[in-house]
Amino acid sequence: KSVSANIVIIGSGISGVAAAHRLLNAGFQHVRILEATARSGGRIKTGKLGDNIVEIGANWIHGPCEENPVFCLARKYGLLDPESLTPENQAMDVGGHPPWVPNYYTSSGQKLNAEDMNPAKEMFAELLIESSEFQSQGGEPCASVGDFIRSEMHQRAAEKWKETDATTRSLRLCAITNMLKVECCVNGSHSMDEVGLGAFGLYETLPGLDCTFPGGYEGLIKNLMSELPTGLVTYNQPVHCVHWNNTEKKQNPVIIECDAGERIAADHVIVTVPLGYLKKHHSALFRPPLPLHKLHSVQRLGFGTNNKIFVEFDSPWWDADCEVIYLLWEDEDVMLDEVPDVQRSWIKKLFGFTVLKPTERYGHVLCGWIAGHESEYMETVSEQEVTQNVTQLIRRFTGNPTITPRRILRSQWFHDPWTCGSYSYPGKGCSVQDLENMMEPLPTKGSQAHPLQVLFAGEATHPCYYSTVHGALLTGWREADRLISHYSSISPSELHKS
Ligand code: 6YU
Repeated sequence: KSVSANIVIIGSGISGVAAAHRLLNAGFQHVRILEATARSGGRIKTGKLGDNIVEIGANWIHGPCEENPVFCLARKYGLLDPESLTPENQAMDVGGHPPWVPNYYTSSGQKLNAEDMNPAKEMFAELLIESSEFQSQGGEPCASVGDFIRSEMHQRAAEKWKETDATTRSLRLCAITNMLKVECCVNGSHSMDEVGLGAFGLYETLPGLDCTFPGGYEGLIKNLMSELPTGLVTYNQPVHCVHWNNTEKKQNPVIIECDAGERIAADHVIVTVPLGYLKKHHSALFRPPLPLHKLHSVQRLGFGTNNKIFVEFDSPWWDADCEVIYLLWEDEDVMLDEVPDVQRSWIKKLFGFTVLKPTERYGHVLCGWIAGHESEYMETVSEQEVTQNVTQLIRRFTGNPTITPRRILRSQWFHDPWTCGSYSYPGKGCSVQDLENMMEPLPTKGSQAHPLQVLFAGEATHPCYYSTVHGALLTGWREADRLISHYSSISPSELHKS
């Protein structure tokens, strides 16, 4: 069955591409994507550091198992290593926190015995689990995850570690401060004080040990695009304004106005722009403006910055089995997860590095992680200054003044005009209602003649897999299905009227 309704998708990230795929497969003939940049993929972006493939955006398939559609597609296209495909790998349930082998270094140049930090790791993991349990119970004791962890931590540390020597106790507290920085990267938030305690548990993990794409995440986009007609996407075509509810017109209730002045008429538009872009540009993007309840949810949900700094070395200075390097500042046993003097000491917010594995594939490459305002500031300084800061940092923490990176590459997601940050998180005061408001199509009521004019997809509109590629993909399918079931419920004679 073919459907002649005009459908425009704004954004050619995974959610936009997934929506187009589903609609075309269901027989919709007039589907097009308008994309602001010159490429498809959005926050899936594979780059190069020398000869190495590196992921500027999304890194892992979180929870690669049968229920994860990204895993299933990647497997279908043959994009994964054999280890990722094993049933053991798929069955491993790590609750979103892979059991990586750590190396700990301190700001006075000591390498710590990792086992000494295990009690801190366990206490923090326990607190994260407790933080995610309020959503089902309600009545959370404080507004943010940061407040909760800080208040509980002090009490528990005093109680549990009262027999521990002062130096180890202090280092464990520094390790907790470091774990808060890690959590800022995981959540894409400036501070855990901005992540709402009530909604923290809305995020759901899937089983499976996180895996990567040996040939790059963009292979997923390339394969999906190869199954779509050429010319489906108009590149370098930023949309400026969506005029909806043009009810006096019999047909095409939506007009999409592009930056270049072009005006495109449509029956339906699927908006997939990132939440960061929406927060900044919603007032220009919609005529009439978004209904207030929807706008408030756009404002309540958080969208912060997480960036990567890839660093390549001639030889490794970390252990052969090491998967993650944590850098503990010895003056940070008071549990702040933000740096007071951003311009002078932004580098303190970098929690450490993950190690790109296997070495035969990547050479000796580390990926540094930095979130929040410090990360946004990092984007503004020269690459040379980033290199200088990273070099000094590593020399100080290893006590080895000769270590010199070969080259570096950093992401700059906050200053990307079409993303304005990295991904979404539930802010303070957020609830499941906000996520439902995010995905609600316009007009919200009335207009029986022209329903489903503006639909919303993209990672920030998934009720439990927000901030991920699989979440984004599922929202594209969800909105396509909304239109498919709408058209399958109206009579065949009406199908070709619009
Ligand atoms: C994942 C991972 N990953 C790292 C970093 C980033 C992200 N994610 P898109 O933005 O792709 O597309 C929109 C398009 O719209 C785009 O092309 C624009 O150019 C275009 N556009 C904008 N304005 C326009 C206009 N006006 N006109 C026309 N076009 C316009 N996800 O699964 N694994 O390892 C990571 C990571 C640095 C930046 C990630 C990861 C997030 C995904 O990349 C992201 O969700 C999707 O790609 C978004 O697709 P989309 O289509 O919605 O938008 C407990 C608890 C904690 C909760 N969180 C835990 C999960 C941890 C999340 N982890 C992320 C980690 C990393 C490292």
